[in-house]
Amino acid sequence: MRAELRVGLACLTELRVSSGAGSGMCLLLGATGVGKTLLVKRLQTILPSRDGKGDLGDPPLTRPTVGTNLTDIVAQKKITIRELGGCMGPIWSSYYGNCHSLLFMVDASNPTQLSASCVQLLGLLSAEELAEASVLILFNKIDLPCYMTIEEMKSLIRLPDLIACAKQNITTVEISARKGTGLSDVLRWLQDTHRTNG
Ligand SMILES: Nc1nc2c(ncn2[C@@H]2O[C@H](COP(=O)(O)OP(=O)(O)O)[C@@H](O)[C@H]2O)c(=O)[nH]1
Ligand SMILES: [Mg+2]
Repeated sequence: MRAELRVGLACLTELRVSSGAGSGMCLLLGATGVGKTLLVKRLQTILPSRDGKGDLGDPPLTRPTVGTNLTDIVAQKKITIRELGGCMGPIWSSYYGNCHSLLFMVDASNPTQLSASCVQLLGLLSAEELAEASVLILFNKIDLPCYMTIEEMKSLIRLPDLIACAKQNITTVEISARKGTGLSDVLRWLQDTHRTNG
Protein backbone atom coordinates (compact mmCIF):
# COMPACT_ATOMS: atom_id res chain seq x y z
CA MET A 1 0.00 0.00 0.00
CA ARG A 2 1.32 3.48 -0.86
CA ALA A 3 2.62 5.57 2.04
CA GLU A 4 0.18 8.49 1.44
CA LEU A 5 -2.77 6.11 1.49
CA ARG A 6 -1.52 4.55 4.70
CA VAL A 7 -1.24 7.97 6.38
CA GLY A 8 -4.68 8.89 5.04
CA LEU A 9 -6.20 5.78 6.57
CA ALA A 10 -4.47 6.45 9.86
CA CYS A 11 -6.06 9.90 10.08
CA LEU A 12 -9.59 8.72 9.45
CA THR A 13 -10.68 7.83 12.96
CA GLU A 14 -8.09 9.43 15.18
CA LEU A 15 -9.52 10.04 18.62
CA ARG A 16 -7.58 11.63 21.43
CA VAL A 17 -9.46 11.60 24.65
CA SER A 18 -7.06 13.09 27.13
CA SER A 19 -3.44 13.96 27.53
CA GLY A 20 -0.78 13.76 30.19
CA ALA A 21 2.95 13.83 30.68
CA GLY A 22 5.04 10.98 29.29
CA SER A 23 3.39 8.33 27.19
CA GLY A 24 3.64 4.70 26.13
CA MET A 25 2.27 3.15 23.01
CA CYS A 26 0.10 0.06 23.19
CA LEU A 27 -1.09 -1.73 20.07
CA LEU A 28 -4.51 -3.40 20.16
CA LEU A 29 -4.83 -6.05 17.47
CA GLY A 30 -7.13 -8.92 16.55
CA ALA A 31 -9.64 -9.99 13.92
CA THR A 32 -12.63 -7.82 13.02
CA GLY A 33 -15.51 -8.10 15.47
CA VAL A 34 -13.60 -9.63 18.40
CA GLY A 35 -14.45 -6.61 20.60
CA LYS A 36 -11.43 -4.27 20.46
CA THR A 37 -13.35 -1.00 20.19
CA LEU A 38 -15.74 -1.97 22.98
CA LEU A 39 -12.77 -2.83 25.21
CA VAL A 40 -11.25 0.63 24.73
CA LYS A 41 -14.59 2.32 25.42
CA ARG A 42 -15.03 0.21 28.55
CA LEU A 43 -11.53 1.01 29.82
CA GLN A 44 -12.33 4.70 29.48
CA THR A 45 -15.56 4.20 31.42
CA ILE A 46 -14.03 2.32 34.33
CA LEU A 47 -10.95 4.56 34.63
CA PRO A 48 -12.56 7.39 36.64
CA SER A 49 -13.35 4.94 39.43
CA ARG A 50 -9.66 3.84 39.47
CA ASP A 51 -10.56 0.51 41.08
CA GLY A 52 -11.88 -0.73 37.75
CA LYS A 53 -15.38 -1.20 39.14
CA GLY A 54 -17.14 1.79 37.58
CA ASP A 55 -20.76 1.40 36.53
CA LEU A 56 -20.63 0.11 32.98
CA GLY A 57 -24.28 0.17 31.95
CA ASP A 58 -25.36 -1.09 28.52
CA PRO A 59 -22.56 -1.55 26.01
CA PRO A 60 -22.22 1.46 23.69
CA LEU A 61 -22.66 0.83 19.99
CA THR A 62 -19.46 0.22 18.07
CA ARG A 63 -18.87 0.52 14.34
CA PRO A 64 -16.33 -1.43 12.35
CA THR A 65 -13.04 0.40 12.75
CA VAL A 66 -11.83 1.89 9.49
CA GLY A 67 -8.10 2.42 9.59
CA THR A 68 -6.81 3.00 13.10
CA ASN A 69 -8.36 4.30 16.28
CA LEU A 70 -6.10 6.17 18.73
CA THR A 71 -7.21 6.55 22.33
CA ASP A 72 -5.23 7.98 25.23
CA ILE A 73 -6.03 6.66 28.65
CA VAL A 74 -4.41 8.16 31.73
CA ALA A 75 -3.74 5.42 34.23
CA GLN A 76 -1.00 6.98 36.39
CA LYS A 77 0.75 7.90 33.14
CA LYS A 78 -0.56 8.40 29.65
CA ILE A 79 -0.95 5.25 27.62
CA THR A 80 -1.94 5.59 23.99
CA ILE A 81 -3.88 2.58 22.74
CA ARG A 82 -3.81 2.20 18.98
CA GLU A 83 -6.50 -0.14 17.69
CA LEU A 84 -5.90 -1.35 14.17
CA GLY A 85 -8.90 -2.62 12.23
CA GLY A 86 -8.71 -6.36 11.58
CA CYS A 87 -8.86 -5.70 7.82
CA MET A 88 -5.55 -3.83 8.11
CA GLY A 89 -3.70 -7.05 8.95
CA PRO A 90 -1.41 -6.76 5.91
CA ILE A 91 -0.02 -3.42 7.14
CA TRP A 92 -0.04 -4.02 10.91
CA SER A 93 3.75 -4.13 10.77
CA SER A 94 3.90 -0.42 9.80
CA TYR A 95 2.86 0.33 13.38
CA TYR A 96 5.25 -1.93 15.30
CA GLY A 97 7.87 0.80 15.92
CA ASN A 98 7.68 2.44 19.40
CA CYS A 99 5.20 -0.15 20.57
CA HIS A 100 5.79 -0.94 24.26
CA SER A 101 2.95 -3.34 24.77
CA LEU A 102 0.61 -5.41 22.67
CA LEU A 103 -2.97 -6.42 23.39
CA PHE A 104 -3.98 -9.31 21.13
CA MET A 105 -7.69 -10.13 21.27
CA VAL A 106 -9.38 -13.41 20.41
CA ASP A 107 -13.14 -14.09 20.33
CA ALA A 108 -13.57 -16.93 22.82
CA SER A 109 -17.07 -17.62 21.53
CA ASN A 110 -15.86 -18.26 17.98
CA PRO A 111 -13.35 -21.14 17.79
CA THR A 112 -13.62 -21.20 13.98
CA GLN A 113 -11.52 -18.01 13.95
CA LEU A 114 -8.81 -19.57 16.09
CA SER A 115 -6.46 -20.84 13.42
CA ALA A 116 -6.39 -17.47 11.62
CA SER A 117 -5.79 -15.71 14.96
CA CYS A 118 -3.00 -18.15 15.77
CA VAL A 119 -1.23 -17.41 12.46
CA GLN A 120 -1.51 -13.67 13.18
CA LEU A 121 -0.17 -14.14 16.69
CA LEU A 122 2.80 -16.18 15.46
CA GLY A 123 3.61 -13.40 12.99
CA LEU A 124 3.51 -10.81 15.78
CA LEU A 125 5.66 -12.81 18.16
CA SER A 126 8.32 -13.39 15.53
CA ALA A 127 8.51 -9.70 14.50
CA GLU A 128 11.90 -8.24 15.41
CA GLU A 129 10.43 -4.82 16.29
CA LEU A 130 8.09 -6.41 18.83
CA ALA A 131 10.73 -8.53 20.54
CA GLU A 132 10.83 -6.21 23.57
CA ALA A 133 7.06 -5.68 23.84
CA SER A 134 5.01 -7.21 26.64
CA VAL A 135 2.04 -9.14 25.30
CA LEU A 136 -1.41 -9.64 26.80
CA ILE A 137 -3.65 -12.15 25.01
CA LEU A 138 -7.30 -11.42 25.75
CA PHE A 139 -9.94 -14.12 25.37
CA ASN A 140 -13.01 -11.90 25.04
CA LYS A 141 -16.77 -12.63 25.05
CA ILE A 142 -16.64 -15.20 27.84
CA ASP A 143 -20.24 -14.20 28.63
CA LEU A 144 -21.34 -16.08 25.50
CA PRO A 145 -21.87 -19.85 25.44
CA CYS A 146 -19.33 -21.87 23.47
CA TYR A 147 -18.90 -25.54 22.65
CA MET A 148 -15.21 -25.32 23.50
CA THR A 149 -13.63 -24.21 26.76
CA ILE A 150 -10.84 -21.62 26.86
CA GLU A 151 -8.46 -24.31 28.10
CA GLU A 152 -9.30 -26.43 25.04
CA MET A 153 -8.70 -23.46 22.76
CA LYS A 154 -5.35 -22.72 24.40
CA SER A 155 -4.30 -26.29 23.95
CA LEU A 156 -5.53 -26.38 20.33
CA ILE A 157 -3.18 -23.53 19.37
CA ARG A 158 -0.45 -24.93 21.66
CA LEU A 159 -0.39 -21.71 23.62
CA PRO A 160 1.77 -23.08 26.47
CA ASP A 161 4.51 -23.97 23.93
CA LEU A 162 4.14 -20.58 22.25
CA ILE A 163 4.55 -18.80 25.56
CA ALA A 164 7.55 -20.93 26.51
CA CYS A 165 9.34 -20.26 23.20
CA ALA A 166 8.48 -16.59 22.65
CA LYS A 167 10.99 -13.80 23.38
CA GLN A 168 8.20 -11.68 24.78
CA ASN A 169 6.70 -11.77 28.23
CA ILE A 170 3.19 -13.15 27.55
CA THR A 171 0.18 -13.09 29.87
CA THR A 172 -3.36 -14.29 29.14
CA VAL A 173 -6.65 -13.03 30.52
CA GLU A 174 -10.29 -14.00 30.08
CA ILE A 175 -12.66 -11.08 29.79
CA SER A 176 -16.08 -9.88 28.78
CA ALA A 177 -15.94 -6.33 27.44
CA ARG A 178 -19.73 -6.47 27.48
CA LYS A 179 -20.22 -7.43 31.13
CA GLY A 180 -17.00 -5.91 32.45
CA THR A 181 -15.47 -9.20 33.64
CA GLY A 182 -11.67 -9.04 33.83
CA LEU A 183 -11.39 -5.38 32.79
CA SER A 184 -9.70 -4.38 36.04
CA ASP A 185 -7.04 -7.03 35.30
CA VAL A 186 -6.45 -5.46 31.88
CA LEU A 187 -6.13 -2.02 33.44
CA ARG A 188 -3.71 -3.31 36.08
CA TRP A 189 -1.61 -5.06 33.42
CA LEU A 190 -1.41 -1.83 31.40
CA GLN A 191 -0.41 0.17 34.46
CA ASP A 192 2.24 -2.35 35.54
CA THR A 193 3.63 -2.76 32.02
CA HIS A 194 3.86 0.95 31.28
CA ARG A 195 5.15 1.89 34.72
CA THR A 196 8.58 0.54 33.85
CA ASN A 197 8.25 0.37 30.09
CA GLY A 198 7.48 3.54 28.14
N1 LIG B 1 -21.51 -10.76 24.04
C1 LIG B 1 -20.44 -9.97 23.87
N2 LIG B 1 -20.37 -9.14 22.82
C2 LIG B 1 -19.26 -8.37 22.69
C3 LIG B 1 -18.21 -8.39 23.63
N3 LIG B 1 -17.25 -7.53 23.22
C4 LIG B 1 -17.69 -6.97 22.07
N4 LIG B 1 -18.91 -7.47 21.76
C5 LIG B 1 -19.73 -7.11 20.59
O1 LIG B 1 -19.05 -7.54 19.41
C6 LIG B 1 -19.33 -6.64 18.34
C7 LIG B 1 -18.01 -6.14 17.72
O2 LIG B 1 -17.36 -5.35 18.68
P1 LIG B 1 -16.25 -4.28 18.27
O3 LIG B 1 -15.72 -3.70 19.53
O4 LIG B 1 -16.77 -3.34 17.25
O5 LIG B 1 -15.16 -5.25 17.59
P2 LIG B 1 -13.79 -4.85 16.84
O6 LIG B 1 -14.04 -5.00 15.37
O7 LIG B 1 -12.79 -5.85 17.31
O8 LIG B 1 -13.44 -3.45 17.24
C8 LIG B 1 -20.18 -5.52 18.93
O9 LIG B 1 -21.54 -5.80 18.66
C9 LIG B 1 -19.90 -5.60 20.42
O10 LIG B 1 -20.97 -5.10 21.23
C10 LIG B 1 -18.32 -9.27 24.76
O11 LIG B 1 -17.46 -9.38 25.64
N5 LIG B 1 -19.47 -10.04 24.82
MG1 LIG C 1 -13.04 -1.74 16.11
